[in-house]
Amino acid sequence: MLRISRVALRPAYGLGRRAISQSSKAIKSEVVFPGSVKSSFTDKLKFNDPSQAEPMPTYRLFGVDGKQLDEEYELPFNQEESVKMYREMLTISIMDSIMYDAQRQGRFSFYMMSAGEEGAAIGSAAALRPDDVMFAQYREQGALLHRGVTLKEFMAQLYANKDDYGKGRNMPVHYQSQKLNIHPISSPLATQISHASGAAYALKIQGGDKCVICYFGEGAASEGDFHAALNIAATRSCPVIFFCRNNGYAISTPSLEQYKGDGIASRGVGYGIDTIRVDGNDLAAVHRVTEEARKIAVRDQKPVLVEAMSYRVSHHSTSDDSFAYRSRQEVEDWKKRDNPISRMRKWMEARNWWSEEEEQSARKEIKKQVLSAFSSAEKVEKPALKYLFEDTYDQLTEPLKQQKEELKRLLEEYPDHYNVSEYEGGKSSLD
Ligand SMILES: Cc1ncc(C[n+]2csc(CCOP(=O)(O)OP(=O)(O)O)c2C)c(N)n1
Ligand SMILES: [Mg+2]
Repeated sequence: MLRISRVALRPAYGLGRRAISQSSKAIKSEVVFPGSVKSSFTDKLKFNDPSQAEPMPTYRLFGVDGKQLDEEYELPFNQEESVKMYREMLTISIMDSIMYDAQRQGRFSFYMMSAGEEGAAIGSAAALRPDDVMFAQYREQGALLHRGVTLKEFMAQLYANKDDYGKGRNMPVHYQSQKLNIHPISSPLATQISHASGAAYALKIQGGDKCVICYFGEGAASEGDFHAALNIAATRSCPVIFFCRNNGYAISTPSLEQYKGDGIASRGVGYGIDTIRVDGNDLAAVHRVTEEARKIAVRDQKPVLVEAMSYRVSHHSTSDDSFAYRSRQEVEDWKKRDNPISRMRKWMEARNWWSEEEEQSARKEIKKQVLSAFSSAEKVEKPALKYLFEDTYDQLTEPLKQQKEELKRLLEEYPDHYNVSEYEGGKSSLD
């Protein structure tokens, strides 16, 4: 068989259309299809069978028993930094359990827990710089906490009080922080992924050394937006870290019913994106992987995909009872077997960086802080009623003006049906 190196025939990838058409002036003995990247010709008819391909391995630094696997490797963080991240995991886990119970008591409308995924969120956020731009899905409160969102800010959003940056217009858990470069969370799945590619393209045009991180679940990766976002980021070479949390479920749909291929990681490779799979229960491994991903994104100005494997220990949300579609035993087994908090605690204790006494006093102190933030937020007034109508248009449109007048009329006509005193400025904010 005649073997012709396509490298010799084709101009270097990236030279563009002009270079290709120039080379076509000279008649070559072999064709190079414009859409083929590196394919050579073969006379063997063979379909690629993905089930025969080697699955992408899952990188980890620490085993379930807390033992460091590569003993040569030196952790990039000291005792103080480790304790800080560990305490952040405890804070999220305690906040989640208190807010879950508070929602069940009817004190606010909705909550989402992140039990089992604290390590992936905090380990990744800790590897970034404060001015890297963050897009989250809704289960990454750990990343937000690490970036600097305070308990007061979490609570203001959950209670939709007047301190909420979204002015009480969104459902709980839709956090945002302009000052911390965190875009508002939005419920329609995967919309943040294409926004993230766009933001990364803007950063690229501006120049500089920032990147974007975009969190999403493996279920969100079934949306068309995921594919469009990865493809545009790859073809436009945008500095974005796509961080997929593969927690085994999209509400009641198990991951293995969402795809037939090698998880979400294989799709990154398909789009020509540098990709790695990591053990999401291993905070140190997630940190290392994200640090490397950041280097690639910023230095080479291109996207990276990280698939962090974990298990969603909690129900999907306060509107879900997951025991309708998975056994209690499955969840109990996961809780006992491994989770990011117990794994990190083991390796910290092995270094004498943490003890049972410190654990007890940290948990007590954090619980007090969360309860205090939560009861203060409950007492703060709600945002002014006028915000119902503002901020979509620069000036109120005629229909909006009419709706505002109508609301005022209803409040005056039925004062017993509406407790306007809990809103900043009461009825008068509509004047
Ligand atoms: C476009 C769209 N379709 C469906 C939903 C309903 N929905 C909310 S969360 C969710 C599951 C998402 O799963 P995954 O992305 O894996 O994230 P996880 O909840 O596991 O963290 C679904 C289907 C939605 N919010 N938006
Ligand atoms: Mg999921």
